[in-house]
Amino acid sequence: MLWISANQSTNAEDNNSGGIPKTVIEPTDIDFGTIPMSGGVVERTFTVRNEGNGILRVSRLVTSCMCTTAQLEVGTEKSPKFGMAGHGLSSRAWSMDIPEGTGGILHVFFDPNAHGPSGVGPISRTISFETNDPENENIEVAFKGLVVR
Ligand SMILES: [Cu+2]
Repeated sequence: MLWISANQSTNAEDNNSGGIPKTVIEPTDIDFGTIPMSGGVVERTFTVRNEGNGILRVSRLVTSCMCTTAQLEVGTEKSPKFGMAGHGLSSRAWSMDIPEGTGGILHVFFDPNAHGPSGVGPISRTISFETNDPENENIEVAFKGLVVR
């Protein structure tokens, strides 16, 4: 009986006591502007807020290309820097929680040198992740820019 009781309380916690998270992302796309190829990695940030009343669980953070990595920061915790699926660290076993009424920062890093001289010109990339927000299970944000020599 004790075991059952403990198990039930764990399940209640996983279900956020019935609360539902609500994801609010700002912005949803960013123009990086002109990016010098020799200028090193550039970083921009998106905010991910949870305006619902249940814990927001973020998982499966991936980018669309090997030149781009993404890292979620919540409070004092930072995720690894995840990249394109199949490149570098996999986020398959990873998740991070954003408590209700709080937010996190999604750091995005773009390496304008990653593709060499063939990478010069306009670029657009996406960063995507999954959530337990029933209205927003698959989220995608984007950025663009112009890589110059
Ligand atoms: Cu790339």
